[in-house]
Amino acid sequence: MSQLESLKGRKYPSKEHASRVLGHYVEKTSKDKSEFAFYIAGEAEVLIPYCDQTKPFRQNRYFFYLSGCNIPGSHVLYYGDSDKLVLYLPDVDKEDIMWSGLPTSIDEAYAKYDVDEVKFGHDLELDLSLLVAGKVSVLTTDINDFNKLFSPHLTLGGDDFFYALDESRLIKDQYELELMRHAARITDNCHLAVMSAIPIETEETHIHAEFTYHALRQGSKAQAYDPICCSGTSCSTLHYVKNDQPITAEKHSILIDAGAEWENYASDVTRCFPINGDWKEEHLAIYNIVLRMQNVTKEMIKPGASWEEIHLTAHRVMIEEFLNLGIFKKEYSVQELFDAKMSARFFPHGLGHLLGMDTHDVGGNPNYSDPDPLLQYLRLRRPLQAGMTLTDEPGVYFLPFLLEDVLNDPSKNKYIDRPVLDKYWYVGGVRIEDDLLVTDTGYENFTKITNDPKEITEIIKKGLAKGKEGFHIVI
Ligand SMILES: [Mn+2]
Repeated sequence: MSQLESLKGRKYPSKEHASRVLGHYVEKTSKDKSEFAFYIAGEAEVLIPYCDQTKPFRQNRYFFYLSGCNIPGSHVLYYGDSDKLVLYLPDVDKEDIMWSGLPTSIDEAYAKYDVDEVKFGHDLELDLSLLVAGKVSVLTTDINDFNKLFSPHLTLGGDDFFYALDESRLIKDQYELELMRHAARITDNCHLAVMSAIPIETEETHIHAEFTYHALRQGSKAQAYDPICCSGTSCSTLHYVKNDQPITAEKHSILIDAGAEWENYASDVTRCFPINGDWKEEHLAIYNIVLRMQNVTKEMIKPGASWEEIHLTAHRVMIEEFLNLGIFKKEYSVQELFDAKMSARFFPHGLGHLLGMDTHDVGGNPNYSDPDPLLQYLRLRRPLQAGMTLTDEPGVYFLPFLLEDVLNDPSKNKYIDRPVLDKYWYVGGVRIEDDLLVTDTGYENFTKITNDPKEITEIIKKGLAKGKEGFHIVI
């Protein structure tokens, strides 16, 4: 796939990234920039044991951030003092050309990457040793299989180096945002394709296949994470990736959480729908609760806002609506139910997380040992800033395993009207997830695939009207 029209003539801004990391590092450590350099090894191809195939390649995100280079076996070195960024391409293996074709040349690399110098891997040892001889610490993230050869010259940068890298990655620049918008566009089309192809989706696997087929056709070779394609009560399993069950007549709800990747930048989107397009009363009621949780919380997004507060607001909305439905008994107030943390087992995950090169991106400062069950799994624990990209993904689930304790505990089950609750188990769960950018005044939503239940029905019915013959392959 060619470069995006909006980015034509521009390079991935790795030099700007490197100087941003330098700025954060100097600010954090008060060190003089003449005292250190940054070095990161990219991932290399790794053989599968006892086999001549390689493991799937996924570029090291810190390396990519400082180089924009996806070539396996490359290295990057940044001289803090002179602001010089050097990319080292892997040494040419002549025997491999027959199998893999010509590698990227030095000239091609100069034209493609935003670096000051391009060299080969065999130059690296000397460059590193000269730095060390000049009393410059060459900081790296860790010693691993791809850089251990050079470990005598390297110094672990520790928490301060990770801090500088992660703080830089936290705020996306315009180039990165264009990549993310494109990943989101691809993902929109894939979700639309899944909703439109019900006649040929009689297994969870078919939903998975439909999504990834359309991502690949649009040039996205990797998914940001394993697609979650579930039906019926399996919709209550948050990271369900078996995706192998038949979608039988008694199953009603579908949940698909999947996102394509573009140039190492992720999207992460969830949609839910009734398999035949007709919402059942309980399913629609839960869907509308989750939609309201998302709408209310989206409108709270702006610089300076507390994500924890926004997340807890989603819990309050859920409690209000559970009172309206009668799942929670009406004699209790929203505050009492909130204080009893009664929403925690129905909405057990965080409202959203940072999104970037990683699906759960760096810099969120989560605290998984937080004793508060409402906050334990919240992956973003810092005030919002313009330029952050994140998901807003409320959910409501009916997972027997998770609710067992609550239903057996008299201090908790007194709040629940059991016969009312029992009408909802078949729904499994509903999650609605969009990808957002925090702007100076609020937010921009990258996700355009509809979340309106009526529009979703229309899309599904249109697909159903085509019948199996409306699709190229009938199985
Ligand atoms: Mn997510």
